[in-house]
Amino acid sequence: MSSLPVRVGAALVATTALLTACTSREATNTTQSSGGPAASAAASQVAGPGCAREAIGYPKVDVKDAVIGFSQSEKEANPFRTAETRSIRDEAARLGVPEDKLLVTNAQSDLNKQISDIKSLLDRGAQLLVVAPLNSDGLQPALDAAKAKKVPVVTIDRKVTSKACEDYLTFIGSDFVEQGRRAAQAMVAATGGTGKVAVLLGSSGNNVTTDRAKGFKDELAKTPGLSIVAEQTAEFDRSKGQAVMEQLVQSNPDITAVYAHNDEMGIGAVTALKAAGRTPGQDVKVVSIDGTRNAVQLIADGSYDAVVESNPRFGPLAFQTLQDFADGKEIPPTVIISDDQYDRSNAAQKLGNAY
Ligand code: GZL
Repeated sequence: MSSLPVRVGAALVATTALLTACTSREATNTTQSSGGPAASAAASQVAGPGCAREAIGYPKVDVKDAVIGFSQSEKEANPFRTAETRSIRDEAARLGVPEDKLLVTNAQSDLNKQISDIKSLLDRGAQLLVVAPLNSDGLQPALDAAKAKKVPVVTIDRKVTSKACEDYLTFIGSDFVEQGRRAAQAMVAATGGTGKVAVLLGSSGNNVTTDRAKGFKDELAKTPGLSIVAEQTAEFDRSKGQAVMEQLVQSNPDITAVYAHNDEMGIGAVTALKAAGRTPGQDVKVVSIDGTRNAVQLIADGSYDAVVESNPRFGPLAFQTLQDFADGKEIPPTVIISDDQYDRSNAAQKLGNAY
């Protein structure tokens, strides 16, 4: 795809249309199946060169008539992934896409498998692609294969370093730096501004880990009473989060707070803290990001402190974007979605929105 000179007006019209279509609850209509609101685009769109189908010579393919491929990145033991795939399937069904025309693959956290997954989706006739990238780099061979067949690719969730409109259509996802900042603000509120923090980092090689780390550190620096005394990756995995926390709490017995880049690692950390005789939610404050039902339940139970949502329900926005592209609208390079937040004040009554 070649980048296009942008007509800001048209781009803004396209953005507004996208926003309107996806911010009203009934337009997304995923509340029945997945329990919570679909991802809705935030008001502040990242403008930039819009991408229009006719100008780049892509064929018009309506979502409801298309063979659609979805490439999932990580195994679905993580509720974030389960909810993300569920949202794609639910929205395809709502739009009347027959089950045999929605092709879904899972790379099981293996980059080479994700590349071959995407190529196999193309070989199986996919005319539209939605991709949840595992890493920020490395997918170019798959993106090139889609470009060669003039198949548009909407990336969701994690951002790739390839070029919007040239290598893929657009990125739809959260502001992960903002999520880190909000997690730090929640940590300050939960701890009263003093304490020693252990950080469980996500997997390396993707912007989510980098940005959540940056946002948290930048915001925490405003509260000198809180210091990070240990940080280690547990790769977004619950059992690894437990194992790493077991080791950290031995080597740093004075830990009074844990920031986990996702709920799964935070939940693992709670298990380890309890086994070490600590009382998470009381003598150790726990904050993480995602919005899974298990973590929000722990907040309601009093053994967790706060969760910043990372909404995985991309189905409506992803398919609306592909249909807008088919209809000739200019698609912005980035669509930032809005994320909710849970703490002791709202966890019990908002549990239904968690996934
Ligand atoms: C965020 C997503 C992250 C989740 C984790 O958009 O990429 O990956 O926060 C998942 O739960 O592993």
